[in-house]
Amino acid sequence: MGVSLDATAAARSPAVDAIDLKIAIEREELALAYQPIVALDAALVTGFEALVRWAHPEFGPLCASQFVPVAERAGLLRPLDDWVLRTACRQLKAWQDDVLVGPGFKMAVNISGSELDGDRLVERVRAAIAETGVDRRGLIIEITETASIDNLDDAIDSAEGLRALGVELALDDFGSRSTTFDWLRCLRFDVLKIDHDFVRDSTTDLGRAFLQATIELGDNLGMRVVAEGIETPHQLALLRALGADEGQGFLWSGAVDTGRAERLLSSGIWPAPDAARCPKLAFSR
Ligand SMILES: [Ca+2]
Repeated sequence: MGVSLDATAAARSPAVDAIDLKIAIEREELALAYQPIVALDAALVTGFEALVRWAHPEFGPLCASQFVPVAERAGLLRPLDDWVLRTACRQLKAWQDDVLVGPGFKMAVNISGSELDGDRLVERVRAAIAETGVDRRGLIIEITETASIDNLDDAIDSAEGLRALGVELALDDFGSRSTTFDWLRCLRFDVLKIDHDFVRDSTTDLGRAFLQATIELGDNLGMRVVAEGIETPHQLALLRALGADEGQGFLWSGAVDTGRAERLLSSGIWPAPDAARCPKLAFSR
């Protein structure tokens, strides 16, 4: 689930109770926050990544990395994923209906990689699309490479099934493990999301070389390359120069709640943190 910007919070995870989480999912006490994804050449917001949050009555606001491990151990990943998927689809549909976003605007939803070789993922995504009526061209399913896939043949079937539905597939957190070249060879991903550690390590010659090689790899495989965790104008300039397509990170914004996301979509202007060095962002229609 959307852990890429939640790493520091994960270090201070409270002792979340699985039963509380089950009740929170059933009572829909969770919420989604939305982090902009930006086209680097045009400074245009092309979509949001939906990140799940839990306003815990005792511990306060929790991000995904603080309770997803509990969900995993308690067998709650599937209901959690389904809630996130349906809620993100419903929100995107509302924004599509209000013409706040056009058909090219994307909503990226994190699905546990362990579900990719399950037998129901395609049906669950199809059901969410049918239930909400969302324009499926706006949907991206992100699969993190830190998850394990037990049966690659089943995962290939799921990936092809998702693509046949008309949704895009992203390989998330690329570079955080070393086992995914097989996935790249066998599964057809539309989007490659480079892990924030690669961006952070770009201050050294070796780090830049890895970043460049990864961007070229995605490019040569025909994927859109998205860099995670962009925090400085220098990182932005480097990623632009190396040919990354899109990025996300605190340089522009962390995840924002629904109300703020809507106000920004309505205004059509994104306030850049450093207007002198980082151009204002307009929202893609
Ligand atoms: Ca993600």
